[in-house]
Amino acid sequence: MKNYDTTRHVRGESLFADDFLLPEGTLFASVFSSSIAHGKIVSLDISEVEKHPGVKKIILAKDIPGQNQIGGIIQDEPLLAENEVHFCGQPIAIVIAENLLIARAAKKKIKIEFEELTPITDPREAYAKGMLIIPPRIFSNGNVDEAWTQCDVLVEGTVETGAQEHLYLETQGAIAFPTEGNGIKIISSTQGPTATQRAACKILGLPMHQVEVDVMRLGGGFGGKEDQANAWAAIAAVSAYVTKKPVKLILPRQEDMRMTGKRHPYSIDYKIGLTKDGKILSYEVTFFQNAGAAADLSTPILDRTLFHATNSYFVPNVKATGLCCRTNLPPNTAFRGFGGPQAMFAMEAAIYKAAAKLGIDVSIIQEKNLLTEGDEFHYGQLAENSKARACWNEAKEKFKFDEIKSNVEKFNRENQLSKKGYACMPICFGISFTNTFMNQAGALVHIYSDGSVGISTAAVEMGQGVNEKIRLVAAEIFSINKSKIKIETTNTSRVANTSPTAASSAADLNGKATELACKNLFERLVDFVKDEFGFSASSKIEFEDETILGDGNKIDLTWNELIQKAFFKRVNLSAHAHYAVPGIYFDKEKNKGNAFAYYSFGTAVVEVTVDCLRGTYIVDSVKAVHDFGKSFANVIDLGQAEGAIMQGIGWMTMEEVIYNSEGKLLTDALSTYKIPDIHSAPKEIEVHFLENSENPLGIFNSKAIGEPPLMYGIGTFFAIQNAMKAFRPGKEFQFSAPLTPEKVLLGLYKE
Ligand code: MTE
Ligand code: LUZ
Ligand code: MOS
Repeated sequence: MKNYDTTRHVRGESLFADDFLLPEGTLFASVFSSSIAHGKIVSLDISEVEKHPGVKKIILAKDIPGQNQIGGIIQDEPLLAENEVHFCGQPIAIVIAENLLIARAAKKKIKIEFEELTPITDPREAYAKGMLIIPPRIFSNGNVDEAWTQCDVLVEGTVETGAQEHLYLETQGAIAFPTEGNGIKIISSTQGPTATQRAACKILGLPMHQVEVDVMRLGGGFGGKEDQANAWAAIAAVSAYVTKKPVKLILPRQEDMRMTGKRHPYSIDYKIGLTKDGKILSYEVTFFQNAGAAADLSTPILDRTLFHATNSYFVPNVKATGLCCRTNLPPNTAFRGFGGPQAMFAMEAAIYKAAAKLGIDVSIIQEKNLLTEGDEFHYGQLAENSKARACWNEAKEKFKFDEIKSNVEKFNRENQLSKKGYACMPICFGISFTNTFMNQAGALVHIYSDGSVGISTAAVEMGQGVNEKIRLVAAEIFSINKSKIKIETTNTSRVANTSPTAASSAADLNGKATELACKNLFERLVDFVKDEFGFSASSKIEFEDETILGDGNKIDLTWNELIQKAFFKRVNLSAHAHYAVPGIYFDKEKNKGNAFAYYSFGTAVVEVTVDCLRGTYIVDSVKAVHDFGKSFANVIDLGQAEGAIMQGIGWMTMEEVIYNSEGKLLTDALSTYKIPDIHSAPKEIEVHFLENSENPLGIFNSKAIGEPPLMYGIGTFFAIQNAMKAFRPGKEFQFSAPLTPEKVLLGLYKE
C-alpha cells in the first residue's frame, strides 16, 4: 500500500516549512531566552545588539502590538517575558537580522541581569506551597472509604513517571509574510492551525480574518505541536508585522529541546483494595502533575488522566484526584496518550503490588477485573461494545500466555546471570476530545472540470497517514482512482474554526466530514445523470471504477466525461461539509457524562531478557491483539501501532529527561537523551487485528489508532521488573519510570 506521501518522501521532494522558497528580502529571527528558571529581570541592555551589522530589529515584550499572551485555555503565558522569568528557556527577546548567522551571533550581545528566585521543580513541593494552576479535580463513584472495610487486602504506594521529549524530526518553526492591509500569512509546523491563528491574532491585535495559517505537513508532532507551535508562529508573525518583511524562524534542535515542554512527569499516590481472590473493590489515587510554568494543555491532560485512572478494569469504588502543579520547568504539553499513560502505569503498579501481597499471578487479577459489556466507568459512561475481554482472550490463546510463563520460568531456572520476564498489558483508551466542543471538523471538496479532485480538511498530516485515509474515503465514494485525488494543505481560510489534529481523532472527524461532502456531491451527480439520460427518480445510478451504471447497465460515460458535462450544465461541483460527533457530553461540575464516542481496546504481552551483570536488557517481543474496528488502511494502522509501541517502550525504559535542581535541562542533545534505535527495538512485534469489530462512530467502521498502542509499552517496565525479581526474589523494587539500565543495575545490587 502506497501512502499519499510515499513517492515524494523517498525522492526528497516533500516540502516542510524549512524548505519553502523564500522571497528576496526575507529576514531571519533568533530567540533570546532565559538562562535561569526563576527570577526577576533587573536590567536588559540591547544597545550592543542594535549596533551589530545586519541586525534589523529587536522585539521585546513592550513592542508587541496586541496582548502579550499565548495561553490557549488559561491566560497565564506571556509570549515574551517582561519582568519575571519562570523557566529556563523562556523567550525574552526576538533578534531579527538579514541572515540566520547574524541573528544567532548578535543575540549573544544582549546583556541581562536577574535577581534570582528559588525555582521549584518538584510537583509535590509546588503543591505544598499552594502552587496549583486550578483547584483539585476529583472523579469518583461509589464510596472508597466504606469499601476499604470490605477488602481482604489493601496495598498502597507511590509511583513516579518521567517526562518524554517529543523529538519530532522537524523542529518547531514558522515563516510569516506580511499581506495586503496589514494582514499576515503564516506557514507553520503546527498540529492546530486555528489555535496558531488565534495566538497570532492575539499577539498582533488583529481579527482572525487578517491572519491565514497554512500547513503543508509536519515532520512529526506527537502532541508537541498541538499547542506549542503557536509561540514560534506568533514570534515569526510579530516579527513580520513589525519589520514589514517575511520572517523565518526555525528552532535549532538544542533550543527546541530546551525551550519546549514535554510529556508531564507525574508523582502518584495510590491505594487499592481487593478480595482475597483478586477482585478489585476500591481504588484511590492522587496525581501530582508537573505542569511546568504555565497551564498550556495541562488541565485537559489531567482530566484524561482521571478518565483513564482504572485503565481497562471495572472498579466499583473509585476516587481519583488530580493536582495540576505549577513548577519552574518549561510548560509541559500534549504527548501521544495525553495523560492516559501515566494513569495506566499507576493502575498496573497497584495491581502488581497487590498481586505480590496476595501471592497470586498478576494476570489473574488483570483478567478477573477486565471491563465487561455495560460496566460503568467512575465518570458515568458505560463500557459499551467492550472488546476488553475479547482482546485478552484472543491474545491469551493466540500467544499462549501459559507457554510464555512456563518458558520464562524454565529459562530462569537454567540461567543465573540472565533472566527473562514477561508482562501482559491490557489497554482501554477513550476516543474523543474530552472538551466536547472540539469534536468537530470540516471538509471542502472541489471536483475540477477535468475530473480531478482537491480536498481540504482540518487534518494535519504529520506522518500518521491521515491524508491517505481521507483520499481513500473520497476514492471509495466516487469510485475513482486515488491518483485523481489531491489532498491540499491545511489552511484556515479554506477550512475555518478547526480543532487540532489530535486525540487520535483526525481521521474520524475529517474523514466523516469528507464523507459527507463527497456524498453530497455524489447525490448531485446522480440527479444530473438521471436528468440527462432520462432515468426515473427511482432508478439506481452507481459509479464503478470511473464508469457510470444506470439500473445496472453501463452508460457510455466515463467519470471525466460526466464531470465535464455536469460543469457545462452548471452543476455545483464543490461542497463543504461539517461533522460533529453525535451523542457526547460531559458535565464538568459533576464530572459525569458520556465523554467519549467509543473506546479502543487491546491486550499485549511483552517478553524481555535482562543481563543481570550489566543491567542492560533486550525486548524479545511485543505481541498484541488490538481492536482496530474494521481497518480500511491496514498498513498505515499497523505502522501506527508499531511506532506507538516503540515510543511507549522508549518512555518506559531509556528516555530520561533530567533537569538539575536549578531547573536547567541536562539532557538537551541526543548524546545525553537516549531514544530507542533499531538495536533497542523489540526483536519481534506482532500486532493482530481483532476480528468482527464494527464501529459506526469511526470512519468506515474503523477505530482511531494514533495513540492507544503507545500504552502497550508500559508492559515493558513490568516485564523487566519481573526479570529483576527472578534474580533477586523477595526484593522490593520501586515503580519509578523510566527503568533505565542504570536503574536496573542499582535495583539489582543496591540494598
Ligand atoms: N504518527 C506519526 N508518524 N507522527 C506523529 O506526529 N502523532 C501521534 C499519532 N501518530 C504522530 C503519529 C499523535 S499524538 C496523534 S494524536 C495522532 O497521530 C494524530 O493523528 P490521527 O488523529 O490522524 O490519528
Ligand atoms: N487534546 C485535547 C488531546 O485537547 N483533548 C483531548 O482530550 C486529547 N486527547 C488526546 C490527545 N490530545
Ligand atoms: Mo496527540 S497527544 O493528541 O497530538
